[in-house]
Amino acid sequence: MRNWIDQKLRDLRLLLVENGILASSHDSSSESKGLTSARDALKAAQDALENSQNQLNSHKEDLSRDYGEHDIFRALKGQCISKDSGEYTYELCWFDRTKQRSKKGGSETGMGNFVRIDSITVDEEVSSDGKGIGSGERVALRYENGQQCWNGPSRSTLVVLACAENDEIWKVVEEEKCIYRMEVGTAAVCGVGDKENVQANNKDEL
Ligand code: MAN
Repeated sequence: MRNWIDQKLRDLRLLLVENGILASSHDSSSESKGLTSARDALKAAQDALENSQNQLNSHKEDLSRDYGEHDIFRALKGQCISKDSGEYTYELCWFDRTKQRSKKGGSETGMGNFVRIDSITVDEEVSSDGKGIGSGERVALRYENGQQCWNGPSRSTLVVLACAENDEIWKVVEEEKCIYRMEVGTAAVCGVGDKENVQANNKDEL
């Protein structure tokens, strides 16, 4: 009888070990299969949570950024356009950086990091090809704290925008040493600043 009970208890222990409920008695440092798989599941869930939290933070950061009225500039984020002018190739990366690189080679020079959207008044003749900022109020993007200028300020760029079918840098000038101005056409500003005209036209119709 006693042997029979002993045998039954041994069988039961084996069954519990096999089903991951009890740790094997052979190795005191090992843990039950159930505990190991629960630990693995916890680790996987923690990794997934951390991943989702990182994604959430980057979406939150993106939403808190200013992409202009009605978010008109959001579509441009992550894109860059460039233009050869004089001895440099200039590049504008929307909401990121402006830079120049000498055509003779060498490293690129940061001309400023995006800080904010602004509004400025301009008054310029537009050439016959229509590629110019014209006159009136224009949306401008300010890029500051670029690479330090030798014996001067850190480089900065004012990017003045005007309505155009294609995104294109029309002109780059270095207004003062290391202070640059880009005139850029983009469809993102078409209709912006025309509000008064639109309202006036509507009034005429009434
Ligand atoms: C580089 C360029 C120029 C700038 C000079 C100033 O050559 O960034 O645009 O005028 O440095 O030293």
